[in-house]
Amino acid sequence: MENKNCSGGCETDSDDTKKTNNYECAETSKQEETQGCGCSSEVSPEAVEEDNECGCSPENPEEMGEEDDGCGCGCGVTEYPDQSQINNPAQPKFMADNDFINALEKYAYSIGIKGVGYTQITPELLIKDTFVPYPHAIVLTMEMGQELLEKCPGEEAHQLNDAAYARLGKLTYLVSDYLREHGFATQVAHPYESKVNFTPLAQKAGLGWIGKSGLLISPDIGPGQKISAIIVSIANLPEKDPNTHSWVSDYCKRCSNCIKACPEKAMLEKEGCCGNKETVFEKKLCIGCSQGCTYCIQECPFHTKGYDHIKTKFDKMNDKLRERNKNKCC
Ligand code: B12
Ligand code: SF4
Ligand code: SF4
Repeated sequence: MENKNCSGGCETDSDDTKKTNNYECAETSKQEETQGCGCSSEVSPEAVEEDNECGCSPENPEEMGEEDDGCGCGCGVTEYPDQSQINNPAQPKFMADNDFINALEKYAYSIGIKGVGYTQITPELLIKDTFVPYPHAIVLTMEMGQELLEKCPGEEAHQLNDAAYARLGKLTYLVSDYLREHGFATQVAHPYESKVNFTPLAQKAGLGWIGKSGLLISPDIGPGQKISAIIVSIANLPEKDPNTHSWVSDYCKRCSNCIKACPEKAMLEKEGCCGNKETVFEKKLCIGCSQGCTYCIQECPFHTKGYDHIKTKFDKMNDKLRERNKNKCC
């Protein structure tokens, strides 16, 4: 697989830009033709198409739970070696009060965790036929890191990507030990593991929404994050409404930066039924793990501009459209 040729210096276009992309790779340049600088284009009211959801694009169930055929980074294992320093309590507690939850979150944030969410693990969220001792999950997220998100695919990016997995794994075990120390039983779902389907689990926990790229997009980290979970004995976890971020799907319908940015054409947009566009993901073509590719993240407006900026623009755009349509009718 060829590596992209990084040179550097491509800046995003507005003053209120949240981040600057200090890279310019061959594929990015291709986009410049259509999107000005090519770093990240935002959608305009003109680009808005009719939303025609018919819900008729089921995934191939045969492919669900398919064995990982080796993506080159070691992810996808069902069990990862246990790094716990503290044993599970013999008689675990099942209820946690608010003070404990606040202290737990404070501890998690202090060691480098970015997001903490809570949800229940339902059978469709289990990747393989694995046993989980409790249905309650604490979901943790951590930033992938700017250095990785500025790298072109290759050995260096691969190493940085692996290091991010290892780091979140370590942090997850620290949080798990904290829970055990306080009388709760835990089982870690390491970020490398294919035990629980982290992306939909994190969405269910209210930590963000799954974008067209297939990745979780969160308010404070965008799509550039790693996810892990702790299966825990706490039965009264403070779950949040997962729908707060569902508008992201509407935004994605009008943007395809991630698809255009993919150097391997692993993501393709095809005509689906009823005139809908359907995104197809060819896992085997993806070099995300084998070469630490992150182009689908680097080019996402939620990464380049930030969630709040996109939300404000999106709301304004919808207001404008509503106004236009109102005027058309009268
Ligand atoms: C295996 C795996 C891969 C493999 C898949 C190989 C294979 N032969 O199966 C490949 C190499 C494709 C891969 C690539 C990447 N991965 Co990956 N991957 C996983 C892993 C370990 C398991 C996913 C899985 O098998 N789910 C279960 C099966 C049943 O689900 P699935 O239907 O196959 O669906 C998954 C994907 O295929 C994808 N998907 C499914 N349908 C579609 C449709 C479209 C259009 C797209 C774009 C994606 C997509 O989304 C699902 C994610 O769970 C998870 C960790 C976990 N435990 O969840 C990380 C995980 C999903 N990967 C992650 C990341 C970050 C990446 C990469 C960016 C690489 C990188 N640099 O780290 C790319 C992104 C590719 C993309 N656009 O989705 C993160 C996602 C974080 C987030 N923000 O959401 C996870 C959660 C790892 C983690 N612990 O943080 N990954
Ligand atoms: S889908 Fe895979 S190959 Fe394509 S941009 Fe994303 S990580 Fe890279
Ligand atoms: S690049 Fe655009 S379409 Fe892809 S996930 Fe981000 S916002 Fe959605």
